[in-house]
Amino acid sequence: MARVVTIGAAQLGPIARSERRSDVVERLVAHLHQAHAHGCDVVVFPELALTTFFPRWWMEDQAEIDAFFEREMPGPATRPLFDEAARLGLGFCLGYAELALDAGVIRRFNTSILVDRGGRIAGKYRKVHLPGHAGHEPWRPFQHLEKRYFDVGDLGFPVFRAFGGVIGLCICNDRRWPETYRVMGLQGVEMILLGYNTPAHNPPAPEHDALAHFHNALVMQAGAYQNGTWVVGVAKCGREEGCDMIGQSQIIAPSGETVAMCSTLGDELAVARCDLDRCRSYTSTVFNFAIHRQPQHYGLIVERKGAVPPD
Ligand code: ING
Repeated sequence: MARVVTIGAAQLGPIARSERRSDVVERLVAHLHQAHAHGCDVVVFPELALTTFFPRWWMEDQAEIDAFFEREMPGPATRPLFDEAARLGLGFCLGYAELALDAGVIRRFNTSILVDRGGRIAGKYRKVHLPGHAGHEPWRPFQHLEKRYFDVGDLGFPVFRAFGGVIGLCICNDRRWPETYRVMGLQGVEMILLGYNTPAHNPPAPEHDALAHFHNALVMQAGAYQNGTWVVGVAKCGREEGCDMIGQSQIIAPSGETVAMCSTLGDELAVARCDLDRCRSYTSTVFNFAIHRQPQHYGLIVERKGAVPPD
């Protein structure tokens, strides 16, 4: 019996700094309607899907910074999204900037949530790999200040039972690190949902720019194949506040093949029927961790916690 989950990769074009939350939510709801018309079960939105990618600017006023964060989820602006998804019987994955009060201490995270068909939050993830820099670097044509505005995620890489399978979450830069996929692969993940905001130009390494789309596909296809899992990567893209960001949102099978992809730099839905039972073709053969993986023989350096001591 196939366990098919029909996925809608809901790519977003640019979100202007001035765009109101309510206007953005209208765009997300439009995606829900299109996804429902295509028979989708789950809709995947990008990283920081409610606002422009604000880490591109150096800001010092905390109130100005915190205006990009959500204090509650759902809150007044996002409740219409939760309500419409539940009305349509759709689950969704949403990336947003989370301001959390943790034992009286304010924490700020780049967060993603998994919401079930009833509108309940079934899983939460907070971004671990925060790229870029923490200080103002005026030499750059645009900043990338995730290390300034977000705390490192404190939830690890959990997986969640939802939509008839085992679902994992990660965010943007996480997709470039093989550990991200393997930690979830070791937990039996069958589908990883992720959003990204990826500038086409990386100021510290401009020689990589021509390979931006290749690297985007490479890391997600490899992560899928090497862990026998589906991977759904969804972009916020296009020229957003003068910064070009890559698109090519895509749905990738456990074989590593891209089975659906967006081809514009705007709001676009890519749809695929994903049979979770296809994972076993890889996890019970070439990537059967139990009989083929040999961590005890990798040497301490791989298993040791923390940095390797200097000679
Ligand atoms: N963005 C980028 C990403 O990892 C980046 C940062 C761009 C890293 C280009 C390396 C090269 O896709 C986010 N938001 O993580």
